Amino acid sequence: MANNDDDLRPSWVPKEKNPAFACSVMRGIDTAMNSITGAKEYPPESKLRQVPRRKKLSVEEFVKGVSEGNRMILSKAITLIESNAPKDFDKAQRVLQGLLPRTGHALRIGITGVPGAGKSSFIESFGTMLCQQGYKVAALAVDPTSSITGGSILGDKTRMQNLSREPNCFIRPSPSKGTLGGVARKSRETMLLCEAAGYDVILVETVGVGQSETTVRDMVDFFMLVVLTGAGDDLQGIKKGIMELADAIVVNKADGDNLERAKVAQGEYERMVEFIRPATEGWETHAYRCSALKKTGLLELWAVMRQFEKVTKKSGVFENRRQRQVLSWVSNMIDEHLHNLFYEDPIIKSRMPEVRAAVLTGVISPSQAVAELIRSFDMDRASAKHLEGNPV
Ligand SMILES: Nc1nc2c(ncn2[C@@H]2O[C@H](COP(=O)(O)OP(=O)(O)OP(=O)(O)O)[C@@H](O)[C@H]2O)c(=O)[nH]1
Ligand SMILES: [Mg+2]
Repeated sequence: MANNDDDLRPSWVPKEKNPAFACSVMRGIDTAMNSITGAKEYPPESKLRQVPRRKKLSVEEFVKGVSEGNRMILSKAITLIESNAPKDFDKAQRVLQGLLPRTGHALRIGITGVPGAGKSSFIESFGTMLCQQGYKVAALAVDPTSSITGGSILGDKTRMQNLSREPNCFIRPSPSKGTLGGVARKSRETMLLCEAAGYDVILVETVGVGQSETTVRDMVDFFMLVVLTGAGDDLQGIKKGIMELADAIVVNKADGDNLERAKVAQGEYERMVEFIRPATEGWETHAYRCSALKKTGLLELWAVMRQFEKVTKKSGVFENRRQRQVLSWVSNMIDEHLHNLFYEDPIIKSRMPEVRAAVLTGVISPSQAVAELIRSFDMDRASAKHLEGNPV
């Protein structure tokens, strides 16, 4: 070997070790290509593949793992549901199909409110309390804006530190890609997976903007609106419509200096709900107060929710609502599918700018424009079908 080393030594490197030289030449590693001789000294193929490949779970493995409450497999199943790849959609649906008989047993609670009202803090304290009572709690979020801001996911992970440490808890941030319709589908299916995994209470946080409240109202049993003090001033931008969706209005941050103001606000909301149509037949919406920070008022709210469940299950309203929700889920998905089919159609895509311009310049009326586009769409579908049936 000594000879060999000598051969490889550049002529300007002294033979003996010499402190005047700041660097010395090292032998190359045996497994790489020898840059001087050009010899390829790769390790054998078998050794290159030693990094374990991530095993893909089968539908049966997913179903079994989720049913057994395996949190890692549950997470993977949710990732599958959230995937936008068409090949994953089919597999995800088969997993869901296998788990469907195990779903439906949890109490589904939606939580809405203006940004900063304390929804995540409430879920953290309330969820931790329930876990400590022995319930299995899943905390999910429906936030179609998170794909734009990306902020609330990070925020929630840090705000829910206690809850995330509970072994009985499962936290999943909002699926971050897609339209509200897409996010809603994924969230509903995630909720079903959590139920199949044995979670007793599902807490769903939604941002108090746009259509997301109605979407979440449509997937939960009990819907709670978190508000802050100062109700009388400007209603904090809360629309009357949202109050009409709520089964409870909760004034949060009823602590410290704010406690007295919270009591006043509670009274004001209590008077307001008298004039509002109740969200659930046979249930009176009331105003409550709590402090997510000091963990007060949480037990009382849990009692309200249990009472709600008892009353509505007895009257059949609970089951009726769930049935309506499933049916409206089906029609929402049909709507979304047709919408995509239409707007993604190549003919529609190419004709749209010219038709829009024609409407704007008054050449054709909006109704004519619609009729025209639908006719093009129909013809395009028909010719596609014709080609499918008669391949050339
Ligand atoms: N004093 C007090 N502060 C609270 C309470 N609950 C939440 N906060 C604070 O209010 C701020 C907002 O709380 P979050 O729980 O993030 O509110 P959120 O409604 O989830 O906010 P978004 O997700 O951004 O819409 C945080 O700084 C909390 O520490 C409470 O009961 N008392
Ligand atoms: Mg939040």
